[in-house]
Amino acid sequence: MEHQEYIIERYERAWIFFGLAMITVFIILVGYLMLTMGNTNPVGAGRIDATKVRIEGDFANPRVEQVGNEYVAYVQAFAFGYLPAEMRFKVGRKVTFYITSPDVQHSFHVHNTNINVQVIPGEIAKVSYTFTRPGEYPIICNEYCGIGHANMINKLIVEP
Ligand SMILES: [Cu+2]
Repeated sequence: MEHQEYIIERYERAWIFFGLAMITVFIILVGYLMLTMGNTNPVGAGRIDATKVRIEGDFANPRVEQVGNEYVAYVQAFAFGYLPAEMRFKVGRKVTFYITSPDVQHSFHVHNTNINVQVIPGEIAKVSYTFTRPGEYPIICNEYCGIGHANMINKLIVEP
């Protein structure tokens, strides 16, 4: 049997180098953005019994609470809407949303912001945000959740 030589073609080598360079650039970029731009990755804020969401605890009473200079919002994403039906915040103050679902998987995306979290029954999603411009912000469900999914919209209001 003859000795076989494996040669990496010049163009192939260039493409491998290009691929590795892109991965390196991407890792550095994402790392930089996370460290410097206050990346607001949603964090799991604990577990909850989905069958009791509507009956007891903070989510049975969906609301916006003012805590000092900040807000805390307890939000239910359900088939097919959001509670509280109306949320109002003053501009420039930090809002921390706690969101959960009493039924199936939903999402909580606030248009024109980077708030975009998955809402999983049995888990509490937490995300913080400071609205810098007053106005109406649509809330949209990005997770297909059944027949009424396309109409699962609400809005929140940021007052000047
Ligand atoms: Cu939904």
